[in-house]
Amino acid sequence: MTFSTKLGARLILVSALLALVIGGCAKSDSPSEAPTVKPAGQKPPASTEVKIGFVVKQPEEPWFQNEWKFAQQAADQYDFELIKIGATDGEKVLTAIDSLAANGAQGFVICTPDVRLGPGIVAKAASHGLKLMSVDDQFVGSDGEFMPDVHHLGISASKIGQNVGKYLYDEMQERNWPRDGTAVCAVTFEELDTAKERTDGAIEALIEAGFSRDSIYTAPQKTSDVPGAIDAVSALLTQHPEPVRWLVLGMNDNAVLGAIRAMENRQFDHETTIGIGINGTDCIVEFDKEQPTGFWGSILLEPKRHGFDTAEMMYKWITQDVEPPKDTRTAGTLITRENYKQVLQEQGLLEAGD
Ligand code: FCA
Repeated sequence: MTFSTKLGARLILVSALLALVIGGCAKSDSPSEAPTVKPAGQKPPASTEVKIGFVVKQPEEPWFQNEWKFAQQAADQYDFELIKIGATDGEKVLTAIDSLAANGAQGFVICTPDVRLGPGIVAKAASHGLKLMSVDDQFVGSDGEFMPDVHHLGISASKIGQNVGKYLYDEMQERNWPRDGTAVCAVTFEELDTAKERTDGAIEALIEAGFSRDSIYTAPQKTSDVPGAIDAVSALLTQHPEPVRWLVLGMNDNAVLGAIRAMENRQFDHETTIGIGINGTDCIVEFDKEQPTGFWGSILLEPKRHGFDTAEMMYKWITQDVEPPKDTRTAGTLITRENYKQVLQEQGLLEAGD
């Protein structure tokens, strides 16, 4: 029975048994309970025939594994099949879309390895009649502008970046670090807009708080992973051996983790570095370490909304023709060694007792 068929059935139940079933009807989903009512218009696929792809650019990263985990929860709840695909480059993305179509999928959610593949992905999806929505990284068209017609769910990148800058400054004040001898290491990845918005936001907030621009150094990553950040920051530290304390920021946890590792190679530690990442997922190993490291905190994003909600939106779009909002933005919360277990538990990211 389809979701909308169930809905129709429930309406009939409600009118017939109004007083009795008002509370219980929301749970009435046993097919034998109610007569079948055909939905108006084109017949949507039965939920068991629904197949939805979830394509991610860096499948080995905890952030994306969390998105998959939550998308799977949506699949279990709505009884559709989730097809998870890791696509690390453009060619793999196009092959993934072909294989989704060949497997009978009706749509997919994607975090593309390169936002400039946007027009190609849109064309490929359209050629197979697949519904499409982007998550995390918003597509960019050939004119260099975002593609606002592609439904998207991403983070409020500038705002979250500004919070990173603010929290870094607060923690520096808390420790009474002198301005002299303290510098900022910003690990940047400018080719990705959501990354640039985050690091720009953090730098802006530090400058607003009174940090001088000439003690802010950028370390551009060639690849947006831990090794890419280690290389970038090692080069920066060779060029600038003068600072004795560092505030560290980057587009995500991995950027900051790489920076902290590079700093440890130069004998900086948790007393001389304050690093704040973004994601709140890839950094857990760091907080779990017995001894504190320079990785001080992270902005925990909402992987459940990125995974569950996007998959749910796609499901409702396919089965009930409910179009997702064009642009959804999510927020974040600061976590540190002190509060991470509690916050992660509250958000269903950690089982109690772990
Ligand atoms: C980008 C980053 C991920 C995560 C996501 C919300 O895709 O690469 O680490 O921060 O945005």
